[in-house]
Amino acid sequence: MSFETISVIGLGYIGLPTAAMFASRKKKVIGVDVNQKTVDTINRGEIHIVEPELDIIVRSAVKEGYLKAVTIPEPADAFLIAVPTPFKSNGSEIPEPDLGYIEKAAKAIAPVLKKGDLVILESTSPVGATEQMAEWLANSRPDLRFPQQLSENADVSIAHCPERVLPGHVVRELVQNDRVIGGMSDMCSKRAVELYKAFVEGECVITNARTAEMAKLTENSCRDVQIAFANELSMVCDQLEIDVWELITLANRHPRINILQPGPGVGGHCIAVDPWFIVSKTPGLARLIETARLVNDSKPNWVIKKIQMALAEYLLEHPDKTAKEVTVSCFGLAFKADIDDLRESPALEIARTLAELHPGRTLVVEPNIKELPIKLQDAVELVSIVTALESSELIVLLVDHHHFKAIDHRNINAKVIDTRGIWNR
Ligand code: SAJ
Repeated sequence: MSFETISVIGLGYIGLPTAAMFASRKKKVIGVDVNQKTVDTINRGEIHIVEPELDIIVRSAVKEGYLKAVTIPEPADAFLIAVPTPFKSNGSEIPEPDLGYIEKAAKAIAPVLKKGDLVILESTSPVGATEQMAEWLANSRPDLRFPQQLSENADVSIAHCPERVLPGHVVRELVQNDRVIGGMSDMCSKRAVELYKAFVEGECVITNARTAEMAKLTENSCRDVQIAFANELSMVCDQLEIDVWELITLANRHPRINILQPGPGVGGHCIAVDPWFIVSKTPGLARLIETARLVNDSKPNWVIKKIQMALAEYLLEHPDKTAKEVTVSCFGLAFKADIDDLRESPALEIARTLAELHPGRTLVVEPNIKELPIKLQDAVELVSIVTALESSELIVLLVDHHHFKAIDHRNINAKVIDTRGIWNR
């Protein structure tokens, strides 16, 4: 059975591009989101996120009638769930995944499911989440048979196919990357491959749902551990008065060494979150993964201490000034270069803490947003690059946006803390 109508639940950083890719292959796509503003924006042919090329694809998909957005699910042949899987804020030492959005999405599509449908969980999930989702669906629809009840001849197929695209390169990676397809049965996997082949040019590699869940968590944990190594090196080198970026460039000349880049910490909704999904499932076993998380999470505080030291140094050099008369600028709020995503951003955390601690003005330059997030609105001022360069005594470079790389740092008169090593080199 072919997939004529595809529904994507959750029109965020992954759901919207995925919906747009299917629509660009002339599939009828129904995007579902609980946020009415998001739905209205998409139905106008516009987008609510910054992602290169996505605006053009969405505009033409909506104009040609292949993509529409709604708030309540409608019948379709395949449903892709791409909703967030955040932490539970229960104050426990090891953060635990919150499957609440997946549960809501499953319960929302259950009434419109029919025999022959395919349900895919794309959200990054702890091991066992796909089976849990299948249970929620089965409980809501006792009239249908699910793969956990009847492995090969179920009425509804279910698979976990984790998204693995890099923000900023989503459109290209959605098409070119290989896909891990973790069906709850062979039939489920085959159906899922059939669906993704509509636009995926990479290989669709079949496994089971649990391995697919773990594969995604493993990839992001591996990267987190590697970034933690770079971040730890940067703190060690700072104490030893060694330029960490020069050091890494030298070490990377070794044919089997490839050290990543230090920064102000690790942000985003993936790498800063997913390793905890492994740690919380196997407490005491994932020690390296847990330590890497702690190292990366400690980096924003280390940057704050560097800022405080630079401020103290400035005041020593300028005894006529008080801290209140010193303006500090943070360059960048996003969690990484050339995107507008502020989720779990260490830059955001640093700017907020700085504004609390520093009695003078705190300015923020973030070329990818038009207004400050609520928690910063009364604390800092959003200004242009030129204003920040002209009015700051201290500049803290937090994100390596292309706009900042283009600045000739030799013309900066302020003191600089460059957490990304783009002006130091
Ligand atoms: N970072 C560094 N130094 C580096 C690389 C990254 O400090 O050398 C920081 C970034 O500034 C950012 C964070 O790490 O704060 C994460 O950025 P990232 O570019 O490593 O990854 P994400 O979160 O944008 O996307 C990751 C990707 N996973 C891997 O590369 C293994 C992507 O393929 C996943 O699809 C995505 O997570 C996801 O959705 O899970």
